[in-house]
Amino acid sequence: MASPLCLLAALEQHGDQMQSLSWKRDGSLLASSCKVRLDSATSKLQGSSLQSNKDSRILWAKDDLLVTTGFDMVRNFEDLEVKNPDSTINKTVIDCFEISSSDPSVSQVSHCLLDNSTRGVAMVPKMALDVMSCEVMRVLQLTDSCVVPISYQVPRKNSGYEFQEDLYPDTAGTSPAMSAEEWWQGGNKQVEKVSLHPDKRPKPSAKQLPAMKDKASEGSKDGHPRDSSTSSSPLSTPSSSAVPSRSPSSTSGPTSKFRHIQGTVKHKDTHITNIRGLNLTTPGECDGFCVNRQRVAVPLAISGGQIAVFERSQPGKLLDASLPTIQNSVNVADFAWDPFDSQRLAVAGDDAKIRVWRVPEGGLKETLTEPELILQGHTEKIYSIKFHPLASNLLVSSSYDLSVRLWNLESREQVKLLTGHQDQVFGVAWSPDGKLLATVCKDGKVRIYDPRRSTEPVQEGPGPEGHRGARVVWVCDGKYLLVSGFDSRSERVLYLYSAESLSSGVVASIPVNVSPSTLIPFYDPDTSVVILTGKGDTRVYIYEVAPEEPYFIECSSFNSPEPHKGLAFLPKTECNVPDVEIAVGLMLAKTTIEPVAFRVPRVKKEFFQDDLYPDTAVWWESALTASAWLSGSNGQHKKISLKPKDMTPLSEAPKEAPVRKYLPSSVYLEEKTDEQKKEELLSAMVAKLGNMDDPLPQESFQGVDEDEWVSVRLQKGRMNFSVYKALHKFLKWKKKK
Ligand SMILES: *C1O[C@H](CO)[C@@H](O)[C@H](O)[C@H]1NC(C)=O
Ligand SMILES: *[C@@H]1O[C@H](CO)[C@@H](O)[C@H](O)[C@H]1NC(C)=O
Ligand SMILES: *[C@@H]1O[C@H](CO)[C@@H](O)[C@H](O)[C@H]1NC(C)=O
Ligand SMILES: *[C@@H]1O[C@H](CO)[C@@H](O)[C@H](O)[C@H]1NC(C)=O
Repeated sequence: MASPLCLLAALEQHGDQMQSLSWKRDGSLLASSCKVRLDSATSKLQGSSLQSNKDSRILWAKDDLLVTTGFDMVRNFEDLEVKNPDSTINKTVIDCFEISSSDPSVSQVSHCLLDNSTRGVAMVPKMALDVMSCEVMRVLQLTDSCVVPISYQVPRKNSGYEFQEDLYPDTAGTSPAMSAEEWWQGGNKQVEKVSLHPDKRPKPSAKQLPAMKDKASEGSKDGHPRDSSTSSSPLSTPSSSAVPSRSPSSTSGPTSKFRHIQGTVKHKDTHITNIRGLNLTTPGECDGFCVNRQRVAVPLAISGGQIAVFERSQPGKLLDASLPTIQNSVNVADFAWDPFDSQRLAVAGDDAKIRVWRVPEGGLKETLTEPELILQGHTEKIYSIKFHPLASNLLVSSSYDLSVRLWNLESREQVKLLTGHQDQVFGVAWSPDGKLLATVCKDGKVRIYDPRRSTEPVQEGPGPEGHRGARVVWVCDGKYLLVSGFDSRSERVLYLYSAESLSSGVVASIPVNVSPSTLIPFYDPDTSVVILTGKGDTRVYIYEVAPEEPYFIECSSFNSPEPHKGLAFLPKTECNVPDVEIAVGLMLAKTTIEPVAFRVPRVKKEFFQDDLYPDTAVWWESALTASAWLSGSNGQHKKISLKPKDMTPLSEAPKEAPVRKYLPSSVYLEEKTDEQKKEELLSAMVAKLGNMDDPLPQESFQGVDEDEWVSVRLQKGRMNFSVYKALHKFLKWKKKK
């Protein structure tokens, strides 16, 4: 029988608009935050007012602490002052803090940049967490168009095997402790706590399970452990995914030499600026721009499919005057530099023709209107074109007519016509030995062709389910195909397929994030590092790809200051080896082209890091001709060492030299280098340590272990003197050792 609603109490009027309410966990108190001051209703405790009358939130934390967020300042009852943990909605940052109650303090443990504006956030109940993957928290971010799960996992070596008791104290269950009436009568019962141990808790009913989990368990080989090493703090980089990780088969967590890889935009002097009229809406199959050692080609948004060509040797601000262009006469669908001829640009047009252009030595002086040659055969628009990696004058193209064709540029004719695609061809890639051609298609299939043997695929297997687009690249010496695509929920996912048995399906996969553009992969065979980003993204993802479990090892990512329109890579010889650059790309922004170097932090940089630089393939010289290849020959690139003459390999470094060590991570504060942060921290510490007789020498920081470094960083915001003193002692001790 329904009883009429009755008001139990009206709490004392707030002086101004109330902005948030929070129950204390034991149910005894209610805290509110108000436009002008902070109240606790029952005890009428009144905290100091927030510094501004903008929006605020209040929350009970631990047992007797209140955390508030607002603008300018955050305080709790202990009058703890902490910098504002920017809780502004509509920003693309999610910060995670740990609150300690013994010495009430708030320390930042992660800082996560998100792609889109936040409209709201909510916490997933503890019971729904994937405890075996050490997931300690999952936040759902509401954006304008979707809900993005953000999972926080604590990296543990034996993650996936053992329930980590220390991370999961018993937590409040879901059965009410008493009725409203009982509570009003003064009842003080507590909700019964439950264990989160998978064996000890009642199995949640199907509808309580997060939908995505079901999905993951049915996807049989969904192995994508989070790399514990990417984290520099107790909590790992939040991954924009709630799909639980599967554990690696080895008990020790995988680590990558590249986990702290740093992307850095090179000096302004190397930029090309004031580029105007770029066509930023190139088709999904096109990388947006293409580069070689000498020059860069970018499509312009001028009618007639015009392409601008910029010389890398002439960086700086472009003149406002109009520049000479390549007039392709029809819209550009895709384009590619001939890898063996830096003056030759192949352009696939909307009119089903491929035009091959020759840029004069030294660059375009006047507008080109006559191509060197035109290839005709496709009956519909072309999706993409790719030069053969070993044979000169050999080009492959895929088209809306569902055919894939091979062209001999020497004889100017079509030499093969490959069939078997049922829908749009998203991407094509030559195997590193140049024998095979892989394709990924909207019909949900991944295929491998041996074009000299058969016009039909020699292998076929299931590919990504999502229909938004995909790219394919051969990795691990041709052992696997890495496909970057979308799953059925439109999440960006990397898939690995065995090139020997496509039909057996996905070997491993790793979800990346939710974003509309296809991740375009660049793979460096020397390091097995794959660098991915999408057109219009700011974040550049980096993984090491291993030929066995865990297959994908996530490394730190790079964020460009503004969304970029493309990232294309240069030959390995463009890497500054003493700076330990393993890849150099050019990033296309709205009006600029800026080189970005990817560096591996190393301490003993005076040595040649031979473990990172195996001899590299001279892929910019052809190994055979198209006709030789077509008649059955195969070739191989010659290899060269990247070691500068005056450097000694690290492996031959004198024994007494300190062992190389990785510099601490800079995963979260992307904008500053580790050196800068160390510098800042050091000066802050020295200032704080003030008149102590022995200020910390800079060298003491060389070789500080990552964990120690982290503990320093966690305290940074708080300037906790006793911690610094302890650290100081430690460093002195370490120095003596
Ligand atoms: C917040 O989002 C709105 C709507 O998308 C946008 O107009 C505004 O510029 C954004 N504000 C900030 C500070 O990003
Ligand atoms: C992010 O924002 C872009 C541009 O506003 C939009 O197209 C895209 O769908 C959004 N993605 C998500 C995940 O909300
Ligand atoms: C940019 O290129 C695309 C693809 O070729 C074409 O459809 C579009 O019309 C071009 N945009 C402009 C403004 O020329
Ligand atoms: C500094 O932190 C340590 C460890 O958390 C704590 O024991 C100590 O009381 C703190 N000191 C101050 C001055 O906050």
